[in-house]
Amino acid sequence: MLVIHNPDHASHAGRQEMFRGRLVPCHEVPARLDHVLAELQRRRFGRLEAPQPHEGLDALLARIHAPRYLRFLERAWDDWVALDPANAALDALPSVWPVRGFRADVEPDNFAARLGLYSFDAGTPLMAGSWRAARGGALAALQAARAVASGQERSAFALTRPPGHHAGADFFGGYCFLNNAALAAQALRERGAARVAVLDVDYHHGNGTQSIFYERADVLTISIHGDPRTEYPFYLGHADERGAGAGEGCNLNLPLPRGTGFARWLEALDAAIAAVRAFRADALVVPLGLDTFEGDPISGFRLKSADYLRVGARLASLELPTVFSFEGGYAVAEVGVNAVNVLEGFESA
Ligand code: FKS
Ligand code: ZN
Repeated sequence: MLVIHNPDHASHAGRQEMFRGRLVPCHEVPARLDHVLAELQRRRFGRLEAPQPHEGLDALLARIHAPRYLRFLERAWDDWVALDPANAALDALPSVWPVRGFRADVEPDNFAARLGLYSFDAGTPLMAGSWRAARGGALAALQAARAVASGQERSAFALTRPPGHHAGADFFGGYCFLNNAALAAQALRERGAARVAVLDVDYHHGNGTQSIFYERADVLTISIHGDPRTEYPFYLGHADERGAGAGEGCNLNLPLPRGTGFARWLEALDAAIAAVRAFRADALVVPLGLDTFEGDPISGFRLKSADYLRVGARLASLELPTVFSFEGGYAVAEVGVNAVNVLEGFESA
């Protein structure tokens, strides 16, 4: 399998996230990706490539994200340091948000207010290298999609961080800034796939991807995740969210209770696969989170390492050109084995 890895990923390395009234060390660390790379090398699995600059990147970004959000992200670090030179030693974290009834149409001049306007949690620190890392990831997603769309590759893995599936058209959160999976889906659409399915297997609901495509009939979004009544991101991901307007029926949420084991999870995967078939998708994007693992420190499902081989094999049964994007998974020592198990299960099916 072709693996496009983002060499700039480590320029995004958050120090702290807000958790229950305290700043705690970030779960989403560069070592996660390094473990996947090490496991790929150990098993001699996959062909590694670095993303090459591509003139189509900015146009693709503008198809998925709002211009004012992209402008904000690109300049955010400089604006943060301009507030106070001492900020250069700190990560930027939002602490004020416009909830219902506040105005989102007026972009504030105040940086803290802009940070809140474009985010939904205080768990996603932004630092000097965040834009560079996120942009490198978007490029990896584009390159993975191009390789698959051209027929050159049957599948490709965009191995990057920060992750993407919580990022919406104009907001960051849940460790995500640019929605790599949505960018891959859009790139596939523009390169000949009339219908694309996104099947999100991360523990957390893919709220960003859902909202980006909610009113579109050409992209089916599916997410299997911890029930938002108890699990992050809490405010989206319920079973009754089925798409709107032209996109009515083109969103499927499969929430499962905390504690769910592989047998029940696999039933949800089979329902998701049946929906992809019924949609007659021409290509598949899989936001690949490994935080469904039993040893994950922040999640609540109970998949075992060997189960991921079967996950990959089931996904392969769709026989579709497939792009994987790296999302969550915080059992750092095991995330490499679990990720590569999915890819190997996929390839040997
Ligand atoms: C609950 C704290 C929740 C935020 C969890 C973010 C999960 C991110 C992710 C991604 F794939 F995007 F990385 N903190 N105790 O795993 O969905
Ligand atoms: Zn997750």
